[in-house]
Amino acid sequence: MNKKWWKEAVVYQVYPRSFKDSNGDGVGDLPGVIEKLDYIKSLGVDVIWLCPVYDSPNDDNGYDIRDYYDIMADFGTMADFDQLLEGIHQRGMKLLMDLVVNHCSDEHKWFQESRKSKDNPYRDYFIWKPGKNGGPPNNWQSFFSGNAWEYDEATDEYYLHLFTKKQPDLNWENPKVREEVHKLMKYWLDKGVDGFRMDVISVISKRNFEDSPYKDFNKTIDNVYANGPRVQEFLQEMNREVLSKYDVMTVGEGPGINLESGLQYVSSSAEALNMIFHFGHMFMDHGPGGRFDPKPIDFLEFKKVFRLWDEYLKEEGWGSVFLGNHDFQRIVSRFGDDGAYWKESAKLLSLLLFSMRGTVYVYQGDEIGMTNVAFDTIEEYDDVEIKNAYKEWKAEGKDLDQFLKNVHINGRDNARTPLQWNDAEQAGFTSGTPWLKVNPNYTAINVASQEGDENSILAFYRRMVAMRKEHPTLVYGDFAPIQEDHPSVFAFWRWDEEAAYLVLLNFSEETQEFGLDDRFDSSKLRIVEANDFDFGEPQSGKVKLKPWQAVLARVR
Ligand code: ISL
Repeated sequence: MNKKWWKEAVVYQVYPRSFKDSNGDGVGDLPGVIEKLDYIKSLGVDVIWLCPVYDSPNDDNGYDIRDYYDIMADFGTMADFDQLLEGIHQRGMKLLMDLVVNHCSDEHKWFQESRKSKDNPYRDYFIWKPGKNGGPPNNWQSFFSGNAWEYDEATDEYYLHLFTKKQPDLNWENPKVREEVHKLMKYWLDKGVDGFRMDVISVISKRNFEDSPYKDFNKTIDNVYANGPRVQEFLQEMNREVLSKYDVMTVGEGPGINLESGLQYVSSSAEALNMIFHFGHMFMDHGPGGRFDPKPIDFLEFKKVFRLWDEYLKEEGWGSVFLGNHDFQRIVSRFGDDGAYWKESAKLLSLLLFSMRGTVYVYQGDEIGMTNVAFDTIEEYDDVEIKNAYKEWKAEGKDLDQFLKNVHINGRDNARTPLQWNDAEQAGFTSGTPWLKVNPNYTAINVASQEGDENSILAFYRRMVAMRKEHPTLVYGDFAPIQEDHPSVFAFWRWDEEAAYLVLLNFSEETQEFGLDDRFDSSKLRIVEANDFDFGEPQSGKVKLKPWQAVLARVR
């Protein structure tokens, strides 16, 4: 196995808007992150992935960039950024920046120019088309509701925006656009950043502009938007021109990246990216109507996704292991039990993350078991995806109470409420009024109350990070499921020449008797980590798992 620092790294994702506010304006900021660097370091992680901090009018919380060479005023200044980067490096950590180049803001000077006239030198930086039969050029839907084309009176044409209308898609067919992207990447790499997480990189190459034949939006993503004909070529060019000149890590994000297309991004022969975020397990509870049409997670399918991706990437690529981020629900509410078994299930999910093959990503707040939130009114929400979908439901006369219920389950703001630092007012996040309300459970769930408590979720995450470093087999070793059709237990083993481990995760609130075949003599298993060490009397051929019990045992 070809060893690399980024394969062994544990990444901690910071959503700066919600992390720590230093000046009382209610918005998290860079000095806030600086203030908490020792906390991040104390987790034992190696890399911080910082969500976008570039100048932005914040239509989509920084994923709409107005100036790639400047810092968002809400977050601070370039001097703050430089200090942050230095602080990260001083502590022996690395910084992964978010690179958002499928689109920029409509307030970016490129777009301001582009919309002026058809012969403007920036016209082809974006995707403009004449309308068809008095309407938009085709039937494409935006990820954030409505048609993906916006009419612009000045030139009587439409521009493409796969996300909000304030996020026009850049035209990657234009070599000048690609040069601009390379240039801005170099600017940040020369400053010393250690890599990029590439936002929706799967959709940069547009296929053609024919109507989508699918009613199911997920199918449109997979077959119409994602993995276009030139995506690999564009990334190879980026690798040649920029990435290969630095020792950096890259992870491409992508709706629509699947078990047929993934390797073109990450195989060693592709010479494109190091890793990808696929969404096999993340879109599982999205019905045909997308996120606000939730359906239950099929546990057997959930397990299968991990196995299939491990198999797919093991020879030629490298995986990234994550269960949540700023776009999805809180992991304990989604995959665990945020009620009676909150603590046990949060630890179980942590054990799952840290015992899979691939680079591990932890989203801020998951290390203390933060949960989903359920606000009573639409006004309390901020996310543009939620707001746009609400307007659409309203215009269509659909049931708005149901909509709010769906938001409680699946809305992105679940993961964006401020980080709960302590039980003081506003959870210690801000001395002002937070931009998004604090989850009311902050008095019970917060960092301060878990510090110093050996039994806490926080302590468990710290142990997991350390454990992973002590047992490299968990990073590089082989993976195979055990009894994959078991309806409640996720069981697998990991091994190489050095060692072998067994992982047993009871995803249910019932005690499970789990039979073990001859490969695993239960009387000889040595427990390395567990959320509950009380494992019952060893019995030959089987183990008894308590509700939500999670065990990592050494086999040899
Ligand atoms: O959450 C989704 C929609 O329901 C996903 O499809 C998500 O939009 C997609 O994974 C892309 O996410 C990334 O790009 C978006 C931005 O809003 C997200 O925050 C970002 O992670 C547009 O830049």
